[in-house]
Amino acid sequence: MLERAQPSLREQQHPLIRQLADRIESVWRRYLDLEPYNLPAELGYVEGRLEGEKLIIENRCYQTPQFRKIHLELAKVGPLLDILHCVMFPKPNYALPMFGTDIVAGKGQISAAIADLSPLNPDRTLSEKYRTQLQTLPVNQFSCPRQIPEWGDIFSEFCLFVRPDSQEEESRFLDIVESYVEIHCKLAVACEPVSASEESEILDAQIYYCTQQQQNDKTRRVLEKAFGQDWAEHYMTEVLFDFPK
Ligand code: BLA
Repeated sequence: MLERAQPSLREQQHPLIRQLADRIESVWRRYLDLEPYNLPAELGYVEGRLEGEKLIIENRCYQTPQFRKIHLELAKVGPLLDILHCVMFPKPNYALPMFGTDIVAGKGQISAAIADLSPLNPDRTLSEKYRTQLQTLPVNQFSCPRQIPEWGDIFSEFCLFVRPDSQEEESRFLDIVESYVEIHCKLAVACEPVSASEESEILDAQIYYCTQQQQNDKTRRVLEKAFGQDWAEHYMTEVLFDFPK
């Protein structure tokens, strides 16, 4: 078990981001056997400049018996933009979906709040165990649903993508995402490894997932403007969405 981390960037971030970061980590601590995961050198904490504002990125990264990498990233661009990014990458020998969430807050207002458990099996559907539990959650009770971009064919029917327009909707989003993580952790720790042939299919699906996520030009633009094109490419392909080795 890891020690509770030091206070950090999250104290200065939009309350929804702070609360989601706290809740996700507390579910992880409750259910998972977290070990540290070392990111490529020098990328735990980084600072750049975007349009004169300082961009600060803070990463926390773990691994467990079922997950090769569990990544929680908080980013802040001056007083303008707060970002939470989180992905749980299963080891390819476990038939588990990919959990991912992203919150983008500009000038105190959330513009995008997205979360999904994305299937990685060949027919790209979640197993019955996941579906029965996810079906009970109120994912349709948001007044401003947003359109999934073209590269988002990786997401499941349970993908939640909204602009929350009230405190109530923000706290509904928080509860749903916490449930996604909790359902996922409980099913993951009970999961048995698969055969070698199934593993190779899962590996292909993970590579496809990462390839699609790397097409997100909105993420890339923020990183390019602060750190330059090469750095952004390296960060997107080696830190945010690296392929399993
Ligand atoms: C959107 N991501 C965005 C946006 C920005 C970022 C600025 C646009 C917000 C908006 O349209 O209102 C920026 N996100 C970042 C940055 C990082 C980040 C800089 O994570 C990291 C440093 N993105 C993910 C994951 C998912 C995801 C895990 O990282 C989903 C599981 C989704 N982000 C996602 C989607 C959009 C988005 C679908 C909307 C893209 C669009 O509308 O074109």
